[in-house]
Amino acid sequence: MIERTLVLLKPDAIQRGLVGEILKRFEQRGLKIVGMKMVWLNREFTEQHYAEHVKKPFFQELASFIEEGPLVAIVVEGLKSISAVRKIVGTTRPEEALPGTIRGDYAHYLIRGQNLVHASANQKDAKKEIKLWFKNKETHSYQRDDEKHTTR
Ligand code: IDP
Ligand code: MG
Repeated sequence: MIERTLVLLKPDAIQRGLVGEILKRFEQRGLKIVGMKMVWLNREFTEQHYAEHVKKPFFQELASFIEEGPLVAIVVEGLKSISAVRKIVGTTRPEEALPGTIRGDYAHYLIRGQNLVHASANQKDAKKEIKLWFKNKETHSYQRDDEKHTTR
C-alpha cells in the first residue's frame, strides 16, 4: 500500500549541516519526496504539531528547541512508507537507537529533545500532520524514473 508520511528535519539537523545526508537516506531506499519546504515555527504551530505532548514535562524544552531556527519539512511517499521511515529514523532516544539509523548514526543522547528528525507514527497521525503542514498544492504526485525497480 502506498502511503505518505510527514518528516521534519529538525533545527539541529539544519545547524549541523545534515540536510543532504538525511534526505539521501530516504532517497536511496527508493522513497519519493513529494513535498518540501523550510519553516520557522512559532508557539501556536508547535502546540498544534505536538498537541499530544503539550502537557508533558519536557514540552517547554522541546518547544524552545524546535522554534530556535528553521527546519525542513518533507512529505515522503512509498510502499508502507510510514513504518519504513520510522525504522530509518530510529528510536526516540538516540542513546537507544541502532547504528544504521539516522538517530543512531548522527546523535548519541537526547538533550533538549534534539534527535534530528520527526516522522509520523501511524496512518492517522500522518494524515493529520500532512494536512497541518502542507496545502494540497504544495505536494506533488509524479512518477520517478526508477519506480519500476522500487515501487511497481
Ligand atoms: P518520536 O519523535 O520518536 O515520535 P515522541 O515520544 O512522539 O517521539 O516525542 C516527540 C519529541 O519530543 C521527540 O522526538 C523528542 O524531540 C522530544 N522528547 C521526547 N521525550 C523527551 C524527553 O524526555 N525530554 C526531552 N524531549 C523529549
Ligand atoms: Mg511522536
